[in-house]
Amino acid sequence: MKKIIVATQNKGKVKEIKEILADLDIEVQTMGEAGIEIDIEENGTTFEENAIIKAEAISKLTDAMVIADDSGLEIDCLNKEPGVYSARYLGKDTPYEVKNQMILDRLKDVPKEERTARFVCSMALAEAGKETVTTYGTIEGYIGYQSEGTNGFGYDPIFFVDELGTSTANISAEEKNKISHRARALNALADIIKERLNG
Ligand code: ITT
Repeated sequence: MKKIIVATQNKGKVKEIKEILADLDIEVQTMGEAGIEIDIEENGTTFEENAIIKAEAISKLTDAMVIADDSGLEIDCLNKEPGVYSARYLGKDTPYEVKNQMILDRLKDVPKEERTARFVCSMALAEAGKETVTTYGTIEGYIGYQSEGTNGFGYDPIFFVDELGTSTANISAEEKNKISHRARALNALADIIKERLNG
C-alpha cells in the first residue's frame, strides 16, 4: 500500500487527518512513524506559505507524498489575532485552558455580534518531482462567553458555531470532521491524492 506522511507534530491534527483520509487506499503515517525527526522553522507570513514550507521540508527527505496543515483561529475584534501565530500565541507551552481563559477575559465586554471568528486551514501536498498543491478551508463561528466541551484540541472549547449551538469541542469527532476547516481543505486535496494513487 502506498503511504502519505503527515508533516505535523500536533497530535490533534494527526488524529483528525487520519480519520478524514480513512476511506482512501493509502497508509497515513506521522513523521515519527516514518522515522523522520526534524524541526521546521515556520517563518512564512500566511497559512499557505507555512503549509508549503512544512510539506516541502519533509518531502526533501522522502519519495512518499507529504501533506502539511497550517491552521489557526482569526478573531475579528482582535485584528484577526492569533492568526498564523495561533500555536505560539500567549506562549507556545502555555496550556490551552489558560490561553482560552485569557481570550475569554479579553473579550468579556464584547457583544455577541462583534465576537465573530473563524478557523482557517491551508493544506499543502508535496511530492518529489511534482509541483506542490495547496487547498484552503474555513469554518465561521464566534468566541463564546465560556469554554464548553472536552473534545477536539486547542481553541475548540471557546469556538462556537451558531448552527451547532455549542463549541467544536462539544461535538463528536465525526461531526467536527464533517464541517471543519481542516476537513474542507483536506477533502479538496483528497481528489488530487486519489488521482496520484491511480496514476
Ligand atoms: P505543526 O506546525 O507541527 O503542524 P502546530 O500546532 O504548531 O503543529 P500550526 O502552526 O498550524 O500547527 O498552528 C495551529 C494552531 O491553531 C494549533 O496549535 C491550534 O492552537 C489552532 N488550531 C488549528 N486548528 C484547530 C482546531 O481544529 N481546533 C482548535 N484549534 C485549532
